[in-house]
Amino acid sequence: MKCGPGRPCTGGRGRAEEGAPKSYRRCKPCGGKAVIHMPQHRLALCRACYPPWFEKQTQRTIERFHMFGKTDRILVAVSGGKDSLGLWHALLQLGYVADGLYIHLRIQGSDGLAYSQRSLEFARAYADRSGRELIVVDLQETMGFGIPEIQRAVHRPACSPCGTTKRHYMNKVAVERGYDGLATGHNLDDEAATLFSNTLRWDMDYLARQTPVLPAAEGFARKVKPFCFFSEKETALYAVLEGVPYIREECPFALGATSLEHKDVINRLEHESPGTKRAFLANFLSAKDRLPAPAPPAMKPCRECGSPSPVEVCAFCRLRAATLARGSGLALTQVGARSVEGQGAVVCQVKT
Ligand code: Q46
Ligand code: ZN
Repeated sequence: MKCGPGRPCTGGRGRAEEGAPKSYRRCKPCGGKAVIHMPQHRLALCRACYPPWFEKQTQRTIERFHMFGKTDRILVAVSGGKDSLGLWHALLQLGYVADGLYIHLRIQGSDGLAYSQRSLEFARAYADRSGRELIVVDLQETMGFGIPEIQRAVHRPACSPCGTTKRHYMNKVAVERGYDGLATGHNLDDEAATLFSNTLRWDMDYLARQTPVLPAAEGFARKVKPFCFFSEKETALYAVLEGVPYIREECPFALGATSLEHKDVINRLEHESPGTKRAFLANFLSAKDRLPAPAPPAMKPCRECGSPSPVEVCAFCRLRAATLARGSGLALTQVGARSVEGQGAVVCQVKT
């Protein structure tokens, strides 16, 4: 629509679409009523056109970063949330061979009821629907305690020991069961917040390891993040439109996490200038490609569990020992916050 008498100037077609009420937007491919408008892509899509577009973008990311192929067996770390269950679903829709892994953290919800148990039920429901295997690692059964006990023992925000514990079991299961890749549901908001946090601290070690693909190494599974360019809103809409039920409540330990503050800052920038978030991550990744890859730290098998570790006893085993010591009244061991596979020290980075 051109501006003219009685028609306010909108400054061009694009601006008119952005400013118009949602009901005025039309799906670009078919002209139907759009359910999402993505100004960073200059694209609006209806409920029928969105899922195929989303899956095509997922496939593009998989190919662009050479994540895995159709004959590979992929293990998807699932938490019961929109990102991980949406990822599992998208991979199956695309024809990949993918099973799920749920780590039962034994976290209680803010209502005092079993948050982790409720999350597990969503993961189980999807496994039943898809007919794929769901591997469950229950911390209570394997270690004798869950994340709340570990957190009380080490006196640190829960996300730090939780991250170490999840990384340990995700890697262990993927390696022991011979999967070709371990996929996590990290989305653009997670990745941008991590990058922001690592950049604020100029943490070169973590920056060097922030990538959509971490190649396999001795004792380490290949790790991939096929959703790293989708926003939270985009992954949630995909799950909803595809009829994949997911847990809506947040982990109670996520409240007040620094990552949420960082996400808020980045979302304000995104609101002012659509595309900022994606450009922040994409430009970082291409700049990193031009730098020489850092030498990986020297690893040896952990004395306790045999997992690769840069020190004699790995971070996970130190956590476990500290929790056991607390339970038996012994002095606590100092537990390091960093892990060689971590991507940030402060926030919920080990999304499942
Ligand atoms: S589960 Fe664990 Fe997250 Fe909960 S305690 Fe933190 S790291 S917020 S993805
Ligand atoms: Zn160990």
